[in-house]
Amino acid sequence: MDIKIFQDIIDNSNYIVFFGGAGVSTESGIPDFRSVDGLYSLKYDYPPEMMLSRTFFNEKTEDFYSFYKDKVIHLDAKPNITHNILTKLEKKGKLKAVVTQNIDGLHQLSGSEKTYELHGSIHRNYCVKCNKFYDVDYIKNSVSIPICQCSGIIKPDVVLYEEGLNSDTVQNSIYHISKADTLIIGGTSLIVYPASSLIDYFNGENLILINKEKTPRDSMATHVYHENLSDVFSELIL
Ligand code: CNA
Repeated sequence: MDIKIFQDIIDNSNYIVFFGGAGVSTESGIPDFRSVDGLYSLKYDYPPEMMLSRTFFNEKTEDFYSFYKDKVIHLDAKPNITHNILTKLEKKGKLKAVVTQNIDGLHQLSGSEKTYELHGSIHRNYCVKCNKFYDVDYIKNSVSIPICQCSGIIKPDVVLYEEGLNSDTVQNSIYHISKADTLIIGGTSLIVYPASSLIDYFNGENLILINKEKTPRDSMATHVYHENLSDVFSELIL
């Protein structure tokens, strides 16, 4: 692995944006979707895409929550070196935004302040009837379906299949990606639409792609590392 290319690009960049996915958090112990040990390899009665859809939430709420609490919420997970190096780059003023498809809140837990969560967060939950806020502990500790004081069902502020992305989050992400001189893409298969299409707004000089497996967008990168994110980020000298 030739880390010098990455190091030089980081040293000479002033507007870095990181665009990431579930692979950023696998080294914190949270399975992704598409790796061999990812959620898509589990044997459930329904495929995960279906269980994480709005229709499933509406029609089989109890099954939705049983899967969601067991497999999606990981409250013991801690930020790993990738989250922490990105936070360090932000504090140095080089990194201007993290655009993430993750819903685990680990970038914020690591101290990153400019994180745009395209798919929402497990940490925010709202009653569908009165909109009252509930934290993730309330969801995790609820027996079966979490219910509000007003008797409404509580829904995670997570973008389920069939739901649209928050337009402010998309606009902010596009703003930063289109201004970036360097875009680092990491830990994402880049096949979940429309989130992955946001990288097309990048107009800068250097696109570094770090992913264990090949992605359909490898050819657009200035440099590709088919490595673990931690192996690449741990080599950086900041
Ligand atoms: P994905 O489709 O599962 O792809 C993950 C990619 O990361 C794969 O190509 C892996 O090869 C790669 N990868 C895994 N671990 C590493 C590593 N340590 N270093 C480098 N590469 C690695 O996930 P995407 O994010 O592309 O798909 C978007 C979905 C996944 C979004 O809707 C997320 O909400 C959803 N998701 C999020 C989480 C989370 O919040 N941590 C976990 C699981 C799924």
